[in-house]
Amino acid sequence: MTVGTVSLAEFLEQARTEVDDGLERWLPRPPDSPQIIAEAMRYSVFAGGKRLRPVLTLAAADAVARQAAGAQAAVEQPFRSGATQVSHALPAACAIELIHTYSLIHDDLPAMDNDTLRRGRPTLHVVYGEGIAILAGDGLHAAAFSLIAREPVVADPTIVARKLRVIAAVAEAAGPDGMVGGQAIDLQAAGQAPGHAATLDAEGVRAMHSRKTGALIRASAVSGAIMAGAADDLVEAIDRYAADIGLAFQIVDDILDIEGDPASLGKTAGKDAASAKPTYPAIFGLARSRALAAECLRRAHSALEGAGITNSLLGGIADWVVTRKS
Ligand code: GRG
Repeated sequence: MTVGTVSLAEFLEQARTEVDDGLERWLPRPPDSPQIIAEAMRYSVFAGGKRLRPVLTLAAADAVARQAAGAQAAVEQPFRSGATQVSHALPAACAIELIHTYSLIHDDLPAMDNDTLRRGRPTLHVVYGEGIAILAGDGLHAAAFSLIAREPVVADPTIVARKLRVIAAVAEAAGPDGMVGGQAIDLQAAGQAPGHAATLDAEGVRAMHSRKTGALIRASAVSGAIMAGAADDLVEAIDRYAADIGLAFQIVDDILDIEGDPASLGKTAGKDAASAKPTYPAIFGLARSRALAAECLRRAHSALEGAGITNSLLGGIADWVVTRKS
């Protein structure tokens, strides 16, 4: 697909470059932070993630900018100077990638999922030890909020108010109501919370994933929309779109854990089944899981259409999440 003069592939490439440059620029470094913690954070941040969440943030900002410009593809090249709505969303995009990376570092720890392979490389605690891995996660978490509060450096009260809204949305998504809460339920379901085991039915699995992975994916898109100045009804439509993307992402992740090639997955495959985790394929079977992901995709597209977002990169990103080809 092409939006204005930009194809989805070009957008993904440009967005990832912008995000990597932003992360490079804004990650804590010596002498402000000790060498070891700066190095450990970078090891995981630059380990080759897909950058799905920051890409969503930037694509949502771009969609809002295009709509505000009267759907005339006035923002032909989202990352050229002048597309301020998109550049204002970049710090939030990078901050969310820092939070995502922290969650993966902590998830891989022996006390949680106990994994030794992530993004095709040894996990952080394998290389630096558990203590430094915990601290690197903590450091990324704090650095993320410091980044949104600080950047973009503008005195305009409208932008400052948007930053505050984004901080609230991201904190809610990352915290006990969102990702941390979902991970806690996951630990209970996996029998890793002594005396507090829980058995999840289909609705319980959906609710766990909506917190654990869905909330941050929603916050990613919502943050881009807010930073680009979207009206509340547009933010809500983008939120509905992202909720379905998040669910589809999780269902596909569960399917890939069974069918995926370990080399391209970059993580240990077959772990869900080995640890008897409640997953979509375990509950619904593979065929129904694929159908459920397709339903999510349809709903995501119709949320966009309902909001009049007909020519945006968000539609292509939805398809990408389900097909996971790049
Ligand atoms: C430790 C508080 C805390 C939370 C951890 C997100 C999470 C909660 C755990 C990750 C477990 C997991 C593998 C979930 C499946 C979906 C998922 C988040 C996959 C990894 O995200 P990708 O595919 O990873 O976007 P990359 O490496 O591309 O960034």
